[in-house]
Amino acid sequence: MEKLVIIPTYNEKENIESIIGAVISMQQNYHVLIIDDGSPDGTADLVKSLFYKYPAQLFLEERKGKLGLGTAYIHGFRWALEKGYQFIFEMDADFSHNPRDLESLYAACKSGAGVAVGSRYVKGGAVENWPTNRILLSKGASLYTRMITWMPVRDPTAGFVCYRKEFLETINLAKITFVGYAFQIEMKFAAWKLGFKIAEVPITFRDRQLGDSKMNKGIVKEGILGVLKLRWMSMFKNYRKKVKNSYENNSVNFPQKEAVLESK
Ligand SMILES: Nc1nc2c(ncn2[C@@H]2O[C@H](COP(=O)(O)OP(=O)(O)OP(=O)(O)O)[C@@H](O)[C@H]2O)c(=O)[nH]1
Ligand SMILES: [Mg+2]
Repeated sequence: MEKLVIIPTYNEKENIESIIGAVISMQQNYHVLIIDDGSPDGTADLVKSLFYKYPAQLFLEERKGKLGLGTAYIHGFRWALEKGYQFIFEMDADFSHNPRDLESLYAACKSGAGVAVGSRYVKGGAVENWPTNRILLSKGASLYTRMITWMPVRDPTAGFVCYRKEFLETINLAKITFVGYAFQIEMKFAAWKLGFKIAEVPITFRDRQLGDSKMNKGIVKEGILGVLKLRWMSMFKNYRKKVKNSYENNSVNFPQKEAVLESK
């Protein structure tokens, strides 16, 4: 039980089979956990049809509706801790993240980082064929986050990440409240505040070729307000105390706040 790649999915039927195949065929002992939010396009059924092919490596958790990326990952983290995985990865289903880069994230965590971030904005990192408005939004969000929080991470919204089990055990997952971009920022913020080493590994991020984007205005709004909230909490409230907790709270049975971002 060494390496688990968590892939959240919502309507990814065009990508799901090939992304699972790409990770497992590297033969580096990765297990894959799909967290599907009742995708109307039948993504979960496609995953189930692959169980016979990867009986020991592929797992699926199904939730009833679209509950957001952040809570999908938290569900996956609890699952991973329960099973005893050592290195837990976040990766998108749409091939924006190259599965080959999993190995550099793993190497960074193996050699001491609590969190390894696949970063577009460090030397050697890049973004390919993203429209200008998405690049501006992403770079703007990084700059904004760094200016407000002073967090020393160049790509704070990155969603290609490896966490050491010890970090996920140290934070109280029930207190991670954000769902979209802000979820990614908050996880790194928590790691920084709790004194875990954050390594940034250069990656090339590619725009999705197949399927539709789930990005929406609610996600951007949550990011803008969320960063201010994080800063506020760390200045005037004891953020570290709020977010730090014991392993028991992270068990799969612990009630989880399932925010529905779309309703905002
Ligand atoms: N389980 C679950 N997965 C989600 C949800 N929203 C997005 N995802 C998945 O999270 C990953 C990232 O979402 P994307 O739509 O690619 O978001 P993005 O990368 O910001 O936007 P684009 O690449 O432009 O489409 C993909 O694998 C999605 O299928 C959700 O509410 N629940
Ligand atoms: Mg994407």
